Amino acid sequence: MEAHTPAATQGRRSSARFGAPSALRLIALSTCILAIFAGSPLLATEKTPARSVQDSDHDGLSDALESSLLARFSPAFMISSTDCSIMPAQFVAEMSKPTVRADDGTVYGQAFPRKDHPDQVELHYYHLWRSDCGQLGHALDAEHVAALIQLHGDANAAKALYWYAAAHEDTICDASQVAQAETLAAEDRGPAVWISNGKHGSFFSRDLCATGCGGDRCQQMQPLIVSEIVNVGEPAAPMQGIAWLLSPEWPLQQKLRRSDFTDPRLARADRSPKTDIVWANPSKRPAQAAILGVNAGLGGTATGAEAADTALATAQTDTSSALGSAKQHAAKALDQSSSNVWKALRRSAEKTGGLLAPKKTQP
Ligand SMILES: [Ca+2]
Repeated sequence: MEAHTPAATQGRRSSARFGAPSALRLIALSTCILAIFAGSPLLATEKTPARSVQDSDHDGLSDALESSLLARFSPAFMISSTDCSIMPAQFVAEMSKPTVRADDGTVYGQAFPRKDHPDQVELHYYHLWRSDCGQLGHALDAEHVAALIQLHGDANAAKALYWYAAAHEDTICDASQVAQAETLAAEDRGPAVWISNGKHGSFFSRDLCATGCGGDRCQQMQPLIVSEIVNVGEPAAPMQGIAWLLSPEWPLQQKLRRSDFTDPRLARADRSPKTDIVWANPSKRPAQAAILGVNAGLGGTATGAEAADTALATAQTDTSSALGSAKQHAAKALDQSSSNVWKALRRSAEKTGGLLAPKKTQP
């Protein structure tokens, strides 16, 4: 009997070794049978949208995809260390009137499908400030940068096609720019963006900042450390419980509702050499030139009509030799005349009933 004990023990061990998998197989088989005979409740569960495909703002893009794209293409913002509004602010979500919680480097993001282009997504990065404390300043300041993204299946394969930097939108001083992503070396990541001191216009180069509208300065610049990118959702479906999204206190609503990548604008960017950053609204430039009294300077390249459509010819770095002495001269001329520029613009605004000031969205 004792001779059998090891074998018996071995048998028990074997039984213990193989018992668990056998039990699992049995459970799996039972589960399958139950699923078949119970009207496939497991399949019904699989059809229910999972947490990973949640679409809180109902625009057809999952929260996860929006979040991934916003993180991947976040621009490298440069801000002035002497900005009197310090840095982009975080606003109290529950307050319908925009109320600063902290000047802490929060960036607010938005992602939505491009109309009639289901494989493309537009990203907006809003840098929202306590105040515009430059010339003709005012409380609250809503500025942004945008990207047009081509999806290639998922966020990791996505590529930026174009970038847009807003500067004094909807004013006679509009100096917004558009560029092919390749021009900015920003197909797989966000570009460098210079934010002017106090006015908070966004520019794709430091030199462009100086040609904004006479009041823009990009001096004593330092990288913005972004504390968080907060997805605001869509105007009809704000996320994070944000109550100030449609506030009439600032012109944010119109920036949320419109595309920055119109077909004519993209066509102009496509026609330009790949080294060029172009004005988004070149029709505004002659009016600015008239006010500034420096026809040559506004083109950025100081070559007259040829430059009317081009903000700046650039290369991969901001210190490229493409930035000729002519442009530096133009920027210097604007710099010297800037104080008078804003006085002239103030008079213009008074005469024309707010030609300069951004129009507030009506509630
Ligand atoms: Ca969205």
